Formats: sequence, C-alpha cells, structure tokens
Amino acid sequence: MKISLILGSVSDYSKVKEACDFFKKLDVQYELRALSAHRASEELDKYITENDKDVSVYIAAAGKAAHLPGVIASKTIKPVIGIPLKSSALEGMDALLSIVQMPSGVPVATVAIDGAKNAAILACQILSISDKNIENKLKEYKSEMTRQVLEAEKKLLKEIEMI
Ligand code: RP5
Repeated sequence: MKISLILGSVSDYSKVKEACDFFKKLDVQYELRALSAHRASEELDKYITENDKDVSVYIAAAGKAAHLPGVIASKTIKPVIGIPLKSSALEGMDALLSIVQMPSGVPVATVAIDGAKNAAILACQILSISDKNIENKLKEYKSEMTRQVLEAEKKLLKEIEMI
C-alpha cells in the first residue's frame, strides 16, 4: 500500500517538496504524479481506476480553482487530503475555498494553505493505525519536535534573563 501524492501541475512541486522529504525521512512509500483535474481529466481518471486498490491515502495539491482533491474524492473511498496552494493573485484563498467547501457526502481533509508537511504527517498518522513501524517513527518525530521546542524556550528565557 502506498501514499499517492498528486499535483495539479509540475509547477506545484516546489510547494510539496517538504512532504516528499518527510516521506523519505520516515521511509514511507509514496508515488508522485502531476495530473490536472482540468487539463488531464481522462488520465487522472485512468490513474485512479488502475491504482486505487494499492493506495491507502491520496494527497492532492493544487492552486487557483483547485478541484483536484474533490474530483479524486468523488472517485474513491480512500481518504483524500487536500493542500491548497498559493499560486495566484488571490494568495491561495481561492484554492482553500475550492478545496474546503466540499458537498456533504464527499469529504476532503483540508490542511492550511501551502501546508504540505502537515498533509504528509496526517497521511502517515492514518497509515500508522495499521503500521507499527510508522507509528514508532511518528512517536520519535513528535518527541524530537517537543525536545526542540523546549530547548528553544530555554534559550529564549536565558537570553532575556528570565532564568
Ligand atoms: C493549478 O494552477 C495548478 O495546481 C497550479 O497551482 C496552477 C498553475 O498551474 P500551471 O499553469 O503552472 O501549470 O491548476
């Protein structure tokens, strides 16, 4: 089983690289495709039909009138995470509203504008329900995050002479 990360355009790659880096760090299998819902709709449909049985979670990233996550959600019962991207004059609000306002019955779990890393973490959390190895790696990741936050707090408090 794998994570499928689909982009609305190859121009979106730089915005999702941190998700790819996170998957590599945790050694989680993923596949990257760029299949626009508007400009490659037949290829997108074919890809989902042929790969759905092997996909655990879809992540779809798109900017502007971002219909990609919703279209994918209409074709599968696997969880779909949408990443609205800032790629137009509307600063990503267009993509956010396009992705988050799904009709009842067809959910897309929407992360923040340009929130690729959280999308990757959420996808791994979904996989961790049935994968102990990913669960352990996520626990390590969260512990390290907490350690860094507390270290940063201590450094600040020392700098401003509160401790
Ligand atoms: C959206 O339009 C894509 O997801 C991308 O964010 C934006 C621009 O795409 P390109 O014109 O660079 O292919 O559909």
